[in-house]
Amino acid sequence: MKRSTAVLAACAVALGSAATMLPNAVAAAQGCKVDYTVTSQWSGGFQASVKVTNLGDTVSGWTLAIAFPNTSQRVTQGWNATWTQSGSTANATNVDWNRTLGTGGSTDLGFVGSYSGSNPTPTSFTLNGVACTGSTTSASTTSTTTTTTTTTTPPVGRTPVEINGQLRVCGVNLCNQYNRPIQLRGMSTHGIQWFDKCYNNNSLNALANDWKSDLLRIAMYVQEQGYETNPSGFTSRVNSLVDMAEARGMYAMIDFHILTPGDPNYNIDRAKTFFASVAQRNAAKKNVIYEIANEPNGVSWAAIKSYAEQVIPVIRAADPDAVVIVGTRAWSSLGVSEGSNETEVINNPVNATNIMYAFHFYAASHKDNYRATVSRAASRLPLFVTEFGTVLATGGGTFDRTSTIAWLDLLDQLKIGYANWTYSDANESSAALRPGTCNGGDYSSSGVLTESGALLKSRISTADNFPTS
Ligand code: IDC
Repeated sequence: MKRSTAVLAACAVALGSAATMLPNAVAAAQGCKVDYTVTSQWSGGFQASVKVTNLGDTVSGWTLAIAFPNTSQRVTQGWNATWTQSGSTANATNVDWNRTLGTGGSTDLGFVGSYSGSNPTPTSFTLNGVACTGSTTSASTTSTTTTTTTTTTPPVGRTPVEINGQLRVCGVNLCNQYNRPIQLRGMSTHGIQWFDKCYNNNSLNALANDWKSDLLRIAMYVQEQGYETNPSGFTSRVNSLVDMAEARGMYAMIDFHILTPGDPNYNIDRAKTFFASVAQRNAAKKNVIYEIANEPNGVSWAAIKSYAEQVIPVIRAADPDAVVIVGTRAWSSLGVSEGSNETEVINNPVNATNIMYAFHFYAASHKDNYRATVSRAASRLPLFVTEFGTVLATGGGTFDRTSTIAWLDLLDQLKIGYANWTYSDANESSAALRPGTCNGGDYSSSGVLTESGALLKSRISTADNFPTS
């Protein structure tokens, strides 16, 4: 990606206006800085990230005004602030959780905008009416509407697993063997009871080599003709997919795909049997991550936590060092889809180490308030987006490019790993491959991709730049 950077002319207003001060009042120091980056741009639209840093005394309640050079530029959707626009000025007003900015404190905002003609960068930024000095703007010149993107090839022979090795949770991040935070980007299978034929040498070669996927999530449904109908058959199929991912240097996330019923405790005996077996069989491997409950729903966090605290020790007994991911309340929305939020987990975490919490979203259904939840929670909880869709929560409906890009930019910025639903040719808009693809041997040409698949491939195949020391 080619970036050009221009430093805006600084026109400082570092102190409040003397005319508005009472005779003996001491002026509050004011000042701010804005880092403005156009992260992607396509015909008629663009997305920008906006980092606001307060260089003055603490402010409690703020509005950032962004002056565009012309009125054709409009904010169509923003996050982490309340966005409005008047003429050529966009205004972002704090939301509750970022109301207070201490000295040196910063907050990250972003928006998707439209434009016609050219898309020049803003001419000024002001915070509560004071010009932000030292601000920088940078623009990406890469179009995101193209389905092929130039990618940097990682060093030859160095796969994600070779570079990163055994993973562990460090603070709120997933860290590699050098204890450095990394983001894994990859794809989820569809239910392997239905789409088994999509996972073969050709399709996994394409995923590893063309998509440069770091990760294969293996979605093993428990109900709906899944594991409960043939435990040994599904266990061995999961193991064979772990091996196929390992042979290609990809991480394998073993997803115990509970969905209906939503209480994971309904399946707890099956979970213990299954995880005891796969953890023992795969203990020596470095590429395995365990996801113990896809989407609990209609059940309290206390019940999920109790399930996790019984299943995790079973895994640890066989495979002590692997990362385990715990599903969260309300279809792994950290509770949001049932009217709760992340505080129930922060206040009552699972009693185990080396674990992360799952967050799922479907971009056409879950937008600003879900993104705000992730932005907030990411500094308190290790999160992994083990499943997300570019469409409605049904798995179908409109492909929402704008919301998906907003999500992926946020996850990239927060270094949160993700797996997209689905690497399959299901006849639904969430699928990456066109219907019928899995009947043939070609998984590589651009003609096999759906709109969703083309976007995901272009995002996942960019260079990882994993730290190597
Ligand atoms: C959906 C599939 C669909 C299938 C259905 C059956 O896309 O083909 O008929 O499951 O249960 C989830 C679930 C995931 C859903 C997906 C889309 O984890 O199993 O897959 N979704 O509805 N959570 C939110 C959305």
